[in-house]
Amino acid sequence: MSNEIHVLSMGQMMPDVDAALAQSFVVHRTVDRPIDEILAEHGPRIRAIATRGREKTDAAMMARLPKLEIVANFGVGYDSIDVPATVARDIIVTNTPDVLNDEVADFTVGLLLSTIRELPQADAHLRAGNWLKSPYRLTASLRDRTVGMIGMGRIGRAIASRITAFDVPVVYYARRAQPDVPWRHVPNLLDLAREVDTLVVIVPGGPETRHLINADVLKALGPRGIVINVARGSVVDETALIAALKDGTIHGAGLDVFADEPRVPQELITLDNAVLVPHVGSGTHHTRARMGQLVVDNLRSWFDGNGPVTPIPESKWPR
Ligand code: 8YV
Repeated sequence: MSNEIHVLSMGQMMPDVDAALAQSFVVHRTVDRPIDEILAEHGPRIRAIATRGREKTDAAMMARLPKLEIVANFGVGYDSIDVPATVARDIIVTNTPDVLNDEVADFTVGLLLSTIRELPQADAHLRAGNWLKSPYRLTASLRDRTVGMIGMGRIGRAIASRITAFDVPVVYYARRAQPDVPWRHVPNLLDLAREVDTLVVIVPGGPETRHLINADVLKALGPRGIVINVARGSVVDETALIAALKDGTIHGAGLDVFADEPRVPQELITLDNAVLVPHVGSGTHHTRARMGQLVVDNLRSWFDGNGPVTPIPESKWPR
């Protein structure tokens, strides 16, 4: 393989990924140098992007890369990439599906139980010395709940299987019914919200799902309602969620994702009925290593002439 293939690396990649990319490519990292400078000097030579997925890969930026062939995203969600712009130019986009399904599903169950049983709040109670004064308050329970999955893709299925193993009924909302899953499809989101008391949000981000969970859905969910969001911050109307948590429209929320990461509204931070974690769903050594390897494998395979390993459906491969 030529060592003269120029790659733009966007965002803080893991050191192992950086090292592996540097073995095969000439890598220009936005953590070393402002992106504008890189594009001005190397834009015409850059043939690939490896992105952490936190900064936007938009049409204007890609227009400065006339030789761009492939964008390899670290993460399964690729809402930071302007996909129509890549399709228009036959640029392949790859993501990291499947290698994180079980990790994110395990994590989601943990976040669900932490939220319902208030584990961080109970931990804080003990550490503050308050146990000496009073036992921790009784909490809500998973025992009397019905979970409504918002989304039934690969990660959604892994989450639903785990919740089913807890003997908790699961139904789901998705645009289309999935014929091969054992859970009941509810085609209308408001109907689902009325039927259940717990929502687990695991749909792709982007314009189609923006603010899917809005004030009406939260109202329909009701005062026992718990919202768990492990998808994208954009899927939930954060302002409506804060209002609903404040005024008791719903009971609580567990959030791994936020509208404007890494900034989290102070109003949310001060709420005692929300469990907040900094987008760590897939964040283990085990799983991030697999995701990183898939980024490297996609780029190597492409430039070896063997096509992408995990192209997104929109990229239509083989052509
Ligand atoms: C990653 C994720 O933390 O895969 C995704 O879509 O949200 C997470 O697994 C994220 O992509 C890393 O930037």
